[in-house]
Amino acid sequence: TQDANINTNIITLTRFLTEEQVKHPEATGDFTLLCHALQYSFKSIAYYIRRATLVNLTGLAGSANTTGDDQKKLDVISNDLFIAAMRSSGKCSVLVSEEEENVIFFPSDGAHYAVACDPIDGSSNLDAGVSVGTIFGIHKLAPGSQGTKEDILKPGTELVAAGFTMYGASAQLVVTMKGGTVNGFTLDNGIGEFILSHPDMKIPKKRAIYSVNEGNSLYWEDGVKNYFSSLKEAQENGKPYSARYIGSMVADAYRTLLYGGLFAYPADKKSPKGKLRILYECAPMAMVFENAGGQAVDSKMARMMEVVPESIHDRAGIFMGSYDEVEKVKKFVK
Ligand code: P6P
Repeated sequence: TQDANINTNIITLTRFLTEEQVKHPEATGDFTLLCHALQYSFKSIAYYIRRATLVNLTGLAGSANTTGDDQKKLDVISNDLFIAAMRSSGKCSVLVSEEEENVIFFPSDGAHYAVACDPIDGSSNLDAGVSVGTIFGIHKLAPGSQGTKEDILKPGTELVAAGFTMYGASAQLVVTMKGGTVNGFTLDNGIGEFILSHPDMKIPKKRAIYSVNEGNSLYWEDGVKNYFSSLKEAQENGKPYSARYIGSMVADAYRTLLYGGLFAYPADKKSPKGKLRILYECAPMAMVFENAGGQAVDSKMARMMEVVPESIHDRAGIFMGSYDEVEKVKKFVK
């Protein structure tokens, strides 16, 4: 007899995507094929990251990307791999990457999607073996569009799907579709399949954990200073909040999603527009957190999903996490 404790209902990402497609009779299969190209990218990047130290893929690649960050070899390899996967899928018409100064257009008819991605977010932590990740957002082209920059310069509310893959002990993919649930998949390295391990993820409504780079507190606005100071006082239970900060957005986001709490990268006097990018960090994460029952707002407490990027590498301040924890921020930051 089947042991009730053993879950034999193994759902691979491939099966999940097919079941999603079947739910929409009007679906052409294009989105599914685009997602297969995405999962191929994640599996390949996971492979390179697992072997990075062994084959000396860590360390600087001797080049810098558009925003001046020193590029590491894995940044370059992952970016090239991601671009190749999107191009060869034939379903991506417009691509924005953190590593590319300009929009990449693939002149392929029948391609109805625009993709924004950060191939290796948090790469400055790579040499230290800290989890890094790929963050992505998918927009649908306007009807009849052959693919323009305007097709990607849209607020998170228009995202068709978004998510991230964290490359840690195993690769964890977290993905959500417009108005849908949040589902977590774990890469089985042995067979190269993402397996549904965290169906319908919901972030705890509150949790006394805050995640921010306190090293920037000198530059914070007063409201932000007062908010974080309030967390260090004894709360109703007599204890202050715990601080957890990894410095890799996908790792801090994944922990916050699972445990609850508040992640923030506030805009400040040093970075008046904030540090994190709207298209491929803030908006995709905001969609995941909202669909998991949490919230995400910018430094003016506006809903992050409604922030319209002015340029493809535009930045924003962000506070995201448990619903009640973001409500607390609003009491201090106007
Ligand atoms: P800081 C990594 O460089 C990154 O883009 C995010 O992954 C991370 O949340 C943030 O910047 C860390 O920035 O200034 O705290 O090192």
